Amino acid sequence: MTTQTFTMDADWLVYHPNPSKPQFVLPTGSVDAHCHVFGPSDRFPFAPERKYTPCDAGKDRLFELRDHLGFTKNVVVQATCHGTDNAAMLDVLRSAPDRARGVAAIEPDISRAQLGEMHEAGVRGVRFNYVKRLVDPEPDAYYHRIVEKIAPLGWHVVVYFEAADLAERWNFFTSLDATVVVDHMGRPDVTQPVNGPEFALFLRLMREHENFWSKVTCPERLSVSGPPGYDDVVPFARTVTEEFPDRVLWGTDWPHPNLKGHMPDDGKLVAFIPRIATTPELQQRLLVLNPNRLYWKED
Ligand code: 0GY
Repeated sequence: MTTQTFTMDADWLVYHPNPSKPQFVLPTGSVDAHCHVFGPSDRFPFAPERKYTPCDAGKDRLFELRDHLGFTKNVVVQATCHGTDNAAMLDVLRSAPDRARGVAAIEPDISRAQLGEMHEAGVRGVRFNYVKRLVDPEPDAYYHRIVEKIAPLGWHVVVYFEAADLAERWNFFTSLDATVVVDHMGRPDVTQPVNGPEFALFLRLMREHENFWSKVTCPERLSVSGPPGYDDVVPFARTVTEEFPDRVLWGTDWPHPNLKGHMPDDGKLVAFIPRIATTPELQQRLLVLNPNRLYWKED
């Protein structure tokens, strides 16, 4: 790694230096639909308002990982350490035309011209983040203004929240007249039963609102039992994948911000996929058809 312009947090865990080759061979055309870049910070400084300072993790490493794991394309989600300055993410998209799409973090007063440039580069969605250790959430009116702004472009909304906050956000989320993608299944507490009341609320959201999708991602983040199998996450991710096969996405979450216990081997994370999408048909939808429908629909 090159010298960093910013000093990463003392307890920061750096991404795995040499992930294994996955035992599971990804279907042709698979998309890593949730990953990030951090900097490199000499070129793309981190935002002053950030709540964590990561290691540098730039596009070259991301593209190497894509090829090593066997993915064809990436969806790069703006990380909160870059605030609403989307330059690093846009640079990835412009460096891999047709093979990368993006999800931006924007402010309501962004100009139509700026939005048009982002669309041209490959942005297809915005992210609203409600996880308080990452951002200070804004009032609903702020996000409604953004939704109005992006409507003409046909973009979708990605929401990231803690399971305990879903009830409070319910009315706002269900008022959105757009496709809404929930990060990491709404972060269930996997020590609770999969058929218990907390996860039931999330399943109800998906059942009653067909505009909602879910990323069945982040076993390494949600698991309490931990690696190598992340066994406690399997029932949650498998339930969602089997009940909503046309509205699920999968991604690595590389470079895995804010993990504290361990850093996963990305090759082993890919091995998790056939445990939640257990047939070739489900795998094809999760990894190829669904992300292409959402992010490359004009192709
Ligand atoms: C994730 C999760 C996290 C961080 C971010 O944008 C971010 O900073 O998304 C987290 O710390 O839970 O999806 O990558």
